[in-house]
Amino acid sequence: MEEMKAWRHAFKVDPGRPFSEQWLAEICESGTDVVIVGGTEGTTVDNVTECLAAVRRFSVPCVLEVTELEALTPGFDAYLIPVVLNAHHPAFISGLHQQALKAHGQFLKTADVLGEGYCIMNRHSSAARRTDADAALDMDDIVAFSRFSESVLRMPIFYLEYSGTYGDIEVVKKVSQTLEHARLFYGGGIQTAEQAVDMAKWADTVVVGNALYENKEEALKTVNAVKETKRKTNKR
Ligand code: 1GP
Repeated sequence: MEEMKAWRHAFKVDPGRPFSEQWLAEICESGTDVVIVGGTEGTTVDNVTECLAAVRRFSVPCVLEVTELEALTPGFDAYLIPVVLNAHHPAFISGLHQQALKAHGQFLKTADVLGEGYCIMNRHSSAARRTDADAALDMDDIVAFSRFSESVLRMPIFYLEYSGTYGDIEVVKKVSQTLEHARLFYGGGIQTAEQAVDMAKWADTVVVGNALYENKEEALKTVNAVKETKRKTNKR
């Protein structure tokens, strides 16, 4: 999945939330590099399949972030597998992944699979509650997680997940300067093009989710804003 290295901007569509065809068309035709289908609550095989079929009417790549074993559906361009590094609930570190391989090993063998070292930063998010994440992390904790993800687990992606809240630019900058090979994904609280640009200076890929539902016009503006922003680190 070499294409992943060229993703600067991603929209994350929650299969658990209703959508209209017109809304989805604007997202798919926005120029974003990829549509990620993924959500924490209410993800089912039916709504994942519905999302996939709807996005497939457009040429934009579509990947599934696997958060529910039952919703693992063939047909996506790639599968993002989050390993929640700061989860206290062990199933989100390795349990569900082992069960996924047990149940769908043959299919995943031939699919494009990308591991995400996931660090959940917003303790009030549903992802934090579900995984029982320890989000009380200082800068050194976060940097150590990024190094563990990249150097020990060899994850191709390190994901700073601020879901629902805008993150700390100093953290994003420091992690960006720490990672040597892994791509840095930033997601959380982006509502405006300006916020997206600030994160795009340090993150390789900027993910916009909630704004699509709350302020779609502003969300759409983040696409060009991110793609026109040069990263300040270029070693990856
Ligand atoms: C969520 O990182 C994404 O998984 C995006 O976050 O929904 O807050 O934009 P928001």
